[in-house]
Amino acid sequence: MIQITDSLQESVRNEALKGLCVAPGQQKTLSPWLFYDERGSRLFEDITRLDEYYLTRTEREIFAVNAKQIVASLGGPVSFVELGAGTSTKTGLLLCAASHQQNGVLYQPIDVSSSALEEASVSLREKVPTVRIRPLVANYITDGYTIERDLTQEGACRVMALYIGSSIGNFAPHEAIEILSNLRSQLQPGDGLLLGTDLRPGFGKTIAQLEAAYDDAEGVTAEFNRNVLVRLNRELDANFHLDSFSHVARWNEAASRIEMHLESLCEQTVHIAGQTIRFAAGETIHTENSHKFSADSLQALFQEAGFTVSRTWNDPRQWFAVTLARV
Ligand code: AVI
Repeated sequence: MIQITDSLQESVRNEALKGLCVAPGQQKTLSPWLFYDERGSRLFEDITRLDEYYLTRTEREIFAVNAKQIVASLGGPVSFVELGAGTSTKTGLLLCAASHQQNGVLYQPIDVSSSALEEASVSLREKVPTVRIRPLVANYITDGYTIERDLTQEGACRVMALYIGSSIGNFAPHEAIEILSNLRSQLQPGDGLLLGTDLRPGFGKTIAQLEAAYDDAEGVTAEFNRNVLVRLNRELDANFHLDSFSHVARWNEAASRIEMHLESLCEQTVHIAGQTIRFAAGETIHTENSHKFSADSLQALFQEAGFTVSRTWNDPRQWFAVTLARV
């Protein structure tokens, strides 16, 4: 049974008005969690299968090769909680490995999209029959959440918190520290955090490849980006004209991130939740940052959030990192 938290609708309204009702000349923004309504979650799943978007298959390959070792690395039975779980496709590899090493597995996926959680529950029960799933529909940034512990295992059962898929990259450094610190406050000695992060250009990964990963030839990412406007039109009775906004993805070296924007193609006015928003031609709504990390920046992030790096697994090209940090 899926638990629904607090008013998602109210959060969408607050977030949209906060980001769009700004002084002339100031950067308009929309928070990336707004992408993930039912259609947005589906489009993101489509992105993960694109040739250009190497992140998902690279992380999956790391899990496929190392799942047994990752799951065993806390030294005993584990339960899992996952922030921003989506449809949990990669997590199945870890749950499956754990189910072979212990008696049943508790898995608590947390996500804003109830449809993604439902899909995940159905497919995971098929793949890992002994899994006990406790889905929680929540925005793990704005809503509180409580980590469930598995009291059914013989001996101490550690929590392995999963924050994978490079989701941490979608937050500003200070927000990333806060998310990890909040998570850490619920973990106990012996528990761990498994963090999946995309790495900076280098080791054969070029800026052009990075930009293509966020601006694919088929236009799926463009559709995903514009979907935030579709959502605001539907949920807040806004009147964004979709053809009047184009998708932009660009590398920002100073901030070590890919930025996504929606660029207004003309001077225009949009009505949303009783407010009027004016756009100049060429003005953008900044919709997403996707930070890319180095070993040093990762180390600093963990340290500031109160974790100690225990072990890192990479793909052979060293484009992506899966890091286990201990409390
Ligand atoms: C969910 N997140 C890690 C994705 C990323 O790569 O930043 C979202 C995304 N945006 C465009 N393509 C994928």
